[in-house]
Amino acid sequence: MSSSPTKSPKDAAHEHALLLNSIAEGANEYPKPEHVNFTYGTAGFRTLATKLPPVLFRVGLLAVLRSKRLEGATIGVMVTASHNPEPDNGVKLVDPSGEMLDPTWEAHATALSNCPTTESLISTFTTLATHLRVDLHQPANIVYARDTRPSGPDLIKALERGFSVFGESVKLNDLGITTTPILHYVVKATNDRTGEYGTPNIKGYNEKMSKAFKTLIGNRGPLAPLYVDCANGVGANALSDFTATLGEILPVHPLNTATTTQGALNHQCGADFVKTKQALPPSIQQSGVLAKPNTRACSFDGDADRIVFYYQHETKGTFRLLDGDKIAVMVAMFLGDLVVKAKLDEEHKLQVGVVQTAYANGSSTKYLTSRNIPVTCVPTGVKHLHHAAQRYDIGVYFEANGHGTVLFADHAIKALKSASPQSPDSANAIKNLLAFSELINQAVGDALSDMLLVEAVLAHRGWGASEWDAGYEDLPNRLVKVEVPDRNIFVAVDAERKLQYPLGLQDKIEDAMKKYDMGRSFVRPSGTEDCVRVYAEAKTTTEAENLAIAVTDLVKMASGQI
Ligand code: G16
Repeated sequence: MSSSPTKSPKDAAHEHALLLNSIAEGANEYPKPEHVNFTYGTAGFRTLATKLPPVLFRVGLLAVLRSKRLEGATIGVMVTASHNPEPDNGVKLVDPSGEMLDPTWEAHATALSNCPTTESLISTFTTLATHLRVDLHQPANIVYARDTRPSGPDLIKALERGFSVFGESVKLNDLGITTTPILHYVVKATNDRTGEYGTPNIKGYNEKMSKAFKTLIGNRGPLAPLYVDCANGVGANALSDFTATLGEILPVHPLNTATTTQGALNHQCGADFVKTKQALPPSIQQSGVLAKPNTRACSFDGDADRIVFYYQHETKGTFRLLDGDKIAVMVAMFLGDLVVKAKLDEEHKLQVGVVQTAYANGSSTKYLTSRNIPVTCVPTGVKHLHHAAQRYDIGVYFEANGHGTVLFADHAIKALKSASPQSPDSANAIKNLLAFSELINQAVGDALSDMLLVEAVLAHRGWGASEWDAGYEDLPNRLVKVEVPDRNIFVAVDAERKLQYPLGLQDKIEDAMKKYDMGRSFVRPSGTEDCVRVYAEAKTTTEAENLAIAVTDLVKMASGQI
């Protein structure tokens, strides 16, 4: 830790002692519970909300350390447990670029959160500040927000207590209740020195989205009505704010908007429910809104960073899911076509690529690769997809669960802005590509922005839900959540397609797969819930179900449950 050049060593030492005292006072108010081990996982810390206040206090400390380390760059903190049930909550940090926290700092977050005593917390904090060369005299800037969970206010209080130990060197921007992607947007926009990304507040976000969407829709509107299941979460608030800015161009009908009804969040609704159950939320089923042929609906998750679409088959009335894979395929094909139409010169040719995880339906991967769209497979978790997508000029990334976005590389934007169009068609394609880069959240997957992206592509194609769906047929698949005594005994490798431990289990899974036509299955520990997830797909629904059952039994056997 270096000291400020304007302070005498004695004053600096005194100030440091005061800071440590202040941390100790706060830490005494938030002792770590015994026998709990916290881990900064796929999406930050996530567990029962009642266990979390000490973690929030410590995350407050870490966020300030990170900002000071980056010379006062703005860091984001989001209090949410996204798709988890209401009694859970969580917290994650957002780096200045609007991306997830630098993975090397995840270990520091875990270390601080697990310090068993105030003394060990002070010692770990001091060690971190020294090793990470944090100048504690630097200013710090933090933007923070929460979702609608009832446990949110108490957790925010603990977080603010963490910030408060640094006194006036920390500037805070409390966004209140908002979505995870809006928080990411505000962080990115605040740190953007060019001022081009957008105004760093919720109004700025709505205006940016609305302007880009209007440019893309042109005189194609008003579009057909869209029903939006808000999972009884914060997406309901964001959607109503946004539609007020947007006007009539897209008639949106919000459903499941009971944000203050206890227990309603993500309950029998939302993107995770729809994707996992492969069924309509009962409330939408009963409302009958999808009965009219080709009516589209979509579901957000609890913090509005995921989206899946669906509709009912016109003649059979069956449920048809248009998940993250279907979005990725449609968007990648469409952007690929626009790039061709843009006719950029050889030197500025742009490549569209797709990033998926092992959960991607086999049919989607086959569809893309057979059309020469490169596909990369990475482990679950937005940070993995985001980084892989950055390697393409235009990188489309989506998890099958509906979490994703499209990244435009800086050089791609420059090439588009500086291109000399060869025809009105190519000028139009360039204009549209640039408008898509404005519409699509460049920081993180965003249900609202992705909803508009899908609507804009459908409008340009002149498609309804069934035309979109017609591209390829998903292989039947099943997702099973298996509760086990210790999920940490399951270690996945090879982009989570194989299990390294428990020894021998992978061979048994492969033997099971061989028994089913086009059978594919894998097992991985969840990064957000205390469970193991089993995925199975095969040629028929019965085969996919049987494979899922067989592999679930293998997991239970390996963990000593049967
Ligand atoms: C988080 C992550 C996603 C991941 C999901 C499920 O989503 O951000 O990348 O796909 O958890 O993870 P797991 O299967 O490991 O529980 P969210 O929307 O809950 O923040």
